[in-house]
Amino acid sequence: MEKTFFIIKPDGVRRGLVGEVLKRIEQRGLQLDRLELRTAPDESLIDKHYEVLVDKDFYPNLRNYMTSGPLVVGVISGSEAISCWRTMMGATNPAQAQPGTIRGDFAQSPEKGKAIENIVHGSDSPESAGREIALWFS
Ligand code: RTP
Repeated sequence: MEKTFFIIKPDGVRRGLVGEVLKRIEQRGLQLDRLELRTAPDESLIDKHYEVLVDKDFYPNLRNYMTSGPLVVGVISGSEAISCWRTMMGATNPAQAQPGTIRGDFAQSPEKGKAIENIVHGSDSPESAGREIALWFS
């Protein structure tokens, strides 16, 4: 069994997609190990979460987006849970996300200069999953 960390980002909560996302996780047979609704996170937590992106041009927009409202954080486990969940999320840019994925079914690409709001996050490796679970559930 592999564990991964996920976020339903502020746009997902704001748009009433929490139930839809959790339904897909359960339907797929992944196990929900932890689940919490959190108030809008501090900038410092988002800086640590996205530490590899803080120097990117788009980072200020990303930080504003991720601190813009409540979010849901959780841990899921299952066989190849990391790649399974990332496949369910779809491509980072919603315009390239396949229909049937969460981003492909519910997100739109932003106007130029705006943050890519794409509803969900998932760890991209076992190392990231371990780091992110420790960061958000310490
Ligand atoms: P995530 O970390 O949220 O699961 O998304 P990801 O792996 O698909 O994408 P990543 O490259 O790690 O980027 C993290 C989040 O930053 C925003 N982003 N904006 N060019 C841009 O404006 C841009 N690129 C990335 C997205 O919200 C992305 O999910």
